[in-house]
Amino acid sequence: MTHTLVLLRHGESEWNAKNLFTGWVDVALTEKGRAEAVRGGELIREAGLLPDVVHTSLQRRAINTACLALDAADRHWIPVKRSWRLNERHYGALQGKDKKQTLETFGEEQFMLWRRSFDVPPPPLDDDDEWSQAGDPRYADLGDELPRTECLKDVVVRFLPWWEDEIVPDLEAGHTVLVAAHGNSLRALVKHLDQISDEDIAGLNIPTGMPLVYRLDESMRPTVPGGEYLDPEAAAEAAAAVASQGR
Ligand code: DG2
Repeated sequence: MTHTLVLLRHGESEWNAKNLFTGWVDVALTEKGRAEAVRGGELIREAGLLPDVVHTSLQRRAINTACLALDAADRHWIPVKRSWRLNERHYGALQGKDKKQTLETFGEEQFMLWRRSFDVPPPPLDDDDEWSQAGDPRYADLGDELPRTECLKDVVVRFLPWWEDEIVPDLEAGHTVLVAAHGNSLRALVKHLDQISDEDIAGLNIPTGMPLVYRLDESMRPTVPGGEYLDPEAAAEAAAAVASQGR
């Protein structure tokens, strides 16, 4: 028996559209992003996938994408589990910065180290910065664990307990699980699922609003490496656009 896991990066956000590093800043979806979320839900419905439970971050672009997609799939009523562990990677002092300007100021190598290396975080964000999450009540329980910056390695470390303790038990119970999250929190999960090396994960980009389906065996290993996008051509084109952001 295989388990079914559907991954969905939120639709285009206002800061994706403006080409700004977003991270933990809680920006809204654009009109296009809302349409992407609805289309994602339609694809899920047309594929006959019926999510039984949805896991999302604490950020409105993922929360609202999950609502719109599930509404389109007629599964708006299923239980929802939210955690900061599914949040986007905290982008540190890059939050609020323009990707193109950052590339021009710091050069290709540094830009790519910050954006796609496994273990080089951007400089930390000051607590008094306008884009800081220090003092945000939704993260009050984190105390000293509240990140001021993160690399992908940090995201893997904080995501995996949620995977093991919350998502895997739902899958083992026979539920089809939808995870509505973010470019880098989903890259962290895909790295784990497909056992992608620290070097090769730099080349993986996840497009907005495109459902990616994993069938997992009893050991929670993918039966098809890399999973399957429900609209593979559109996903490949959109992933290439993510890869070239800033250029
Ligand atoms: C984007 C990812 O996160 O950006 O934080 O800017 O998925 O929440 O829109 P998302 C951000 P890149 O790592 O692709 O530059």
